Amino acid sequence: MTCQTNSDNCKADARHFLLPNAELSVWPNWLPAHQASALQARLTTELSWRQEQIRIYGKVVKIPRRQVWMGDAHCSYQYSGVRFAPELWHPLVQQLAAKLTDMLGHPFNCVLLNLYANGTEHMGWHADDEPELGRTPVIASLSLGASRRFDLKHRTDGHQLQLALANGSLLVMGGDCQQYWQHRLPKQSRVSAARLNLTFRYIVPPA
Ligand SMILES: O=C(O)CCC(=O)C(=O)O
Repeated sequence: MTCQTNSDNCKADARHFLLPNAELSVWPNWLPAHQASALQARLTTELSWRQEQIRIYGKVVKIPRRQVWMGDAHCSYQYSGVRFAPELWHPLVQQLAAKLTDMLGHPFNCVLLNLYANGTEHMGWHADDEPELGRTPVIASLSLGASRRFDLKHRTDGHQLQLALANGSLLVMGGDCQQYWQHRLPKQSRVSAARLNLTFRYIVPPA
């Protein structure tokens, strides 16, 4: 993904990865650290975080993080068998969605926010390949707070990639990434600080 504007965020250094079946870019300093930390503090206290339960092999378990699903009214979303209706936009999050839409020349109308209290909280291997996102979704993932490892693996050809997603970094996954690759946020028990992640997405509005 390349920048479509001349904004300060676009001028921040970007790394574009040459990978089979994926477009992947990282802006390590998309937000300055002080701005990212201030945003993390506000969203942590101002949103109604929920720890959802899912059923795995017939057992109901709490997912190891807190979440908020937010966006335009039509953006209901199914994740691990659970359907979420969107929360109303928080103005700061809506501003970020508009900024990303402008920067990437691609619309974003919903976002999954994940709050990991520390390194024991995590997310397992998956792809953001729900049908409502379309065949080639663009996922813009903003990280706030503790730096965490982020792993990607190709579904068939053995390629693997590890990234460090630090405070204020932006990762953009596009092209066929969600069809051919899976990603996860592994446990890192030594990380004691919290991390907040926002994955912006687009769901086509009903006709
Ligand atoms: O916290 C992260 O960076 C991963 C989030 C994620 O994979 C997702 O929301 O689908």
